[in-house]
Amino acid sequence: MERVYIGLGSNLDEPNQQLRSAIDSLRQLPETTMTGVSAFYSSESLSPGQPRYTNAVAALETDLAPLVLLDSLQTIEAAQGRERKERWGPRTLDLDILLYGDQVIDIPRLKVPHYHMQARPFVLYPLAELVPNDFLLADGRALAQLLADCPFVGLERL
Ligand code: A4P
Ligand code: MG
Repeated sequence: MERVYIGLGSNLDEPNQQLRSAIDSLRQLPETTMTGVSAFYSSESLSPGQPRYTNAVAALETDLAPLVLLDSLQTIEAAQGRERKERWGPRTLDLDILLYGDQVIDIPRLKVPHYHMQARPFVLYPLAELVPNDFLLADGRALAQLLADCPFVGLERL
């Protein structure tokens, strides 16, 4: 079993409800147990002019291989009406694999640790709820240092 952290985000069609539905779907994945879910956090979109996002992080123990897990996440996104029109467009549901055990993955379909997580308060603060204070990312960076470099600004814990 690998310990995996999934970032959830939504800024369309009742984001809080979208996240609740996604969490239910993650719980039902085969060969997978959900071991924790963070609080929900609201923040402005990084893309100007878009609705606010709700974000959260879920912790899973899974036997699904990374690309099988990615396929499963994209199936859940599609089932919740995700349309990929433009990169960074508004979305009903975005599910990102933040961390997959100790693995560093760098192939076109999958980059883990997730490429932007180190600078995103709406990822780091919910993740910090689920891990010990001395937690290290797979690439050796300390979460505490990333948090220190990424102030809790513009984030509202719901
Ligand atoms: N992909 C590569 N690595 C991964 C990974 N670790 N997890 C590939 C999931 N997918 C990964 O993703 C495009 C492709 O990335 C996938 O097909 C997969 O093979 P996507 O979800 O279709 O595209 P996207 O989400 O529009 O692009 P991207 O770069 O993932 O966007 P981000 O980084 O997710 O940013 N503001 C707030 N407040 N909160 C947010 O959550 N999110 C975004 C989108 C912008 N602003 C935001 C938020
Ligand atoms: Mg994404």
